Amino acid sequence: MSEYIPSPREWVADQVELYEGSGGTDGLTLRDTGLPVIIVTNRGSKTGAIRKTPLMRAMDGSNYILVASQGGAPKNPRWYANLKAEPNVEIRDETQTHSMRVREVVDSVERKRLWDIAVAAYPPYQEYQDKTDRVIPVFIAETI
Ligand code: F42
Repeated sequence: MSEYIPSPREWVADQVELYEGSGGTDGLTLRDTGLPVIIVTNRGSKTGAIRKTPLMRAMDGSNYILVASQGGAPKNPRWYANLKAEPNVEIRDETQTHSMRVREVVDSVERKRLWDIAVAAYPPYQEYQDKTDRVIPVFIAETI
């Protein structure tokens, strides 16, 4: 069993603790937006440690769309490299957990379709894309 390393960002680590500690009944939304959040559990690509990353919930059927926006920061979040290296993840959506495999969506037509769903679920993603030069990566998580 690998070590779990909490996020160094306190508000993120606190949300994970509340969400997971309550079995998915508390801490389910992003701050005061009221919009739903999922928790992605994955492995660090260098440390092999367990990482837990809250992301907005955007769904395509029963698949989850993961958007590596990091608030429109110039660089991809670290979890981007982690998911590229180890695509098998667990996704907690409230009280349910799912073993899933992620892939980065590189086909432009597929990416556009999923991007539009993600922006409908969480409109600030578009503002984040508009303020950064990088193309924000989009993953799709599919049931194994
Ligand atoms: N971030 C998003 O990008 N998209 C979202 O939709 C989103 C929603 C969201 C909702 C609620 C919430 O609480 C947070 C939310 N966030 C969202 C923020 C998200 O959870 C992450 O905190 C953010 O994207 C930054 O991700 P990060 O992986 O860069 O996290 C940093 C702060 C971090 O935790 N770094 C660690 C560290 O110690 O610096 C982890 C480092 C790491 O993963 N190391 C790897 C390892 O091997 O362990 C190596 C990585 C490598 O480079 O190979």
